[in-house]
Amino acid sequence: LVRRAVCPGSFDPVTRGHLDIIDRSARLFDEVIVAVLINQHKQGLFEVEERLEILREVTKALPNVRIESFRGLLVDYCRDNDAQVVVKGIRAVSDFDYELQMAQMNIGLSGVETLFMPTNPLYSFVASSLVKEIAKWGGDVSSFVPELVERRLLEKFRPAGG
Ligand code: COD
Repeated sequence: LVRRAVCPGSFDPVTRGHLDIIDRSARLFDEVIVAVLINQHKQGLFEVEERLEILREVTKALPNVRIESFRGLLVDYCRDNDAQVVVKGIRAVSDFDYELQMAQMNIGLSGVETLFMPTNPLYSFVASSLVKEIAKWGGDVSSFVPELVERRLLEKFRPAGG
């Protein structure tokens, strides 16, 4: 039996917190699929294609990790890809309420298990949304995101003609 886990998210953009969870999951499972949700109702800063490209680049040293996108229900995606487990990083108790609700919904819907992995305390306050806001106003995000993401953020927010 191949033990296959899914790390789902928006990854708009991927942070060092996400990467820590992906890296640790890759040590626990035979295969890890990082699944980027395509959400028609939520326009991201980065196009899904660009998020996938960045994720592929920053995980290229992990041979058992693959990067894909999905739409619809996570449980359906797990079933279609023979994944038994979803891995979620928990940053603080504030993450727990909603994550618990989704995990219980998902096991009720299909039997897919969710594993909660405590976030590395170095990154427990890191969120894609905050990173985008800091970068937008010219703040330093280098300790929160991989170098490639920092560069892409600088490009996005560079003043036109500058
Ligand atoms: N450190 C560690 N882990 C982190 C950090 C950090 N600093 N930041 C985020 N994470 C982890 C969390 O586990 C988080 O859940 C995951 O990474 C992804 O984070 P984001 O912000 O990129 O993604 P979200 O929260 O927008 O993703 C939500 C999902 C796409 C996972 C969720 O909405 C989903 O499963 N949707 C599919 C539709 C569905 O099935 N809905 C019914 C659910 S019951």
